[in-house]
Amino acid sequence: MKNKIIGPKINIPWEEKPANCPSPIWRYSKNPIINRNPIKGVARVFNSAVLPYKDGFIGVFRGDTFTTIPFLYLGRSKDGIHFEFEEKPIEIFDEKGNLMKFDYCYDPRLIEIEGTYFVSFCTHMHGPTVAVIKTLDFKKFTFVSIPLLPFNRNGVFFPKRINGDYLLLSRPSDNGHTPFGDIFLSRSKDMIDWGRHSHIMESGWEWWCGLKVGAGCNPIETNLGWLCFIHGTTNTCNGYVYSIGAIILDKDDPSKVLYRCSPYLLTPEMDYETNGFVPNVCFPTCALADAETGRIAIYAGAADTYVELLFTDIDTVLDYIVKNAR
Ligand code: BMA
Repeated sequence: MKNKIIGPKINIPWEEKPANCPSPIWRYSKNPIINRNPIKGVARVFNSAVLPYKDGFIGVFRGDTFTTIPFLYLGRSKDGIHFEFEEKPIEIFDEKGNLMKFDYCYDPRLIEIEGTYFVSFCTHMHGPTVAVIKTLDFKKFTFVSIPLLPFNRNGVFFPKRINGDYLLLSRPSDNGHTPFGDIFLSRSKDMIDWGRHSHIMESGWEWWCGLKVGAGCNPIETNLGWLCFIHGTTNTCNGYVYSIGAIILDKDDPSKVLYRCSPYLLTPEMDYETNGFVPNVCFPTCALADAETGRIAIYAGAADTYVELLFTDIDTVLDYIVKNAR
């Protein structure tokens, strides 16, 4: 391994790269890992996030119910591949212990920072925006804040504070199927008051991300900087197509983009990516990186219908990004 993941050794799912795979990311041979109707009353689970927890894995999942309204569900797994779900959506309490009501909750990201697990997701406050909840034990979830004004989506936390700040990437939007999207960075000392926003990159440096770019997975700290898997969207006569791309941000000042990978890393090609509730969507939302082996497992939503598992390793992906940077 010539490159380095800066982080702990963790247990992650893994499969070797198949021969003749043309891309720097490869698909798990038994994808999708979560199929239709996985929970009673939930038609589709996708765009979700997983972490190693105790002797297995835990995840917060987007479940689109039979009303089509999405809520968050908890899932547990021994291997990070086969999940068992709780049937009731996650309940969220305010600081006084009152149960809160959310119109909808979707696209959760999950991170552990200094022993607390934070979940960011999109919910309704006069339109879609990002909300944050926290838990210590995955039994009780407490509301933390609504960091950003509507309309906004895809709030993605860095896994540690930098210069004392919690950092959140986001993609300001409209209140519909937004035909634009850039990535911004916001800062907070306490997870409650957010500000000092920076615009870090715009869409359109290539056609595959001509319409929008948005943060995808939790950034991974590497010897070159913060490796971020993002989504990029292009418009076609048949609707939007979501591919997976990558950027590397400066280690100490992540508002600086050091490398933007010119080609996408993965685009919808398999049936479970090209057919479903929303065809042609690969939407990365979580990356698990093992510092010891350099292996990376990526969880992505596929066609707004399934969860797929993807793999890469630190040398393959960093070499590809640097070689193809623009
Ligand atoms: C985005 C988000 C995602 C969704 C994607 C494709 O804007 O709303 O939840 O997966 O569109 O439909």
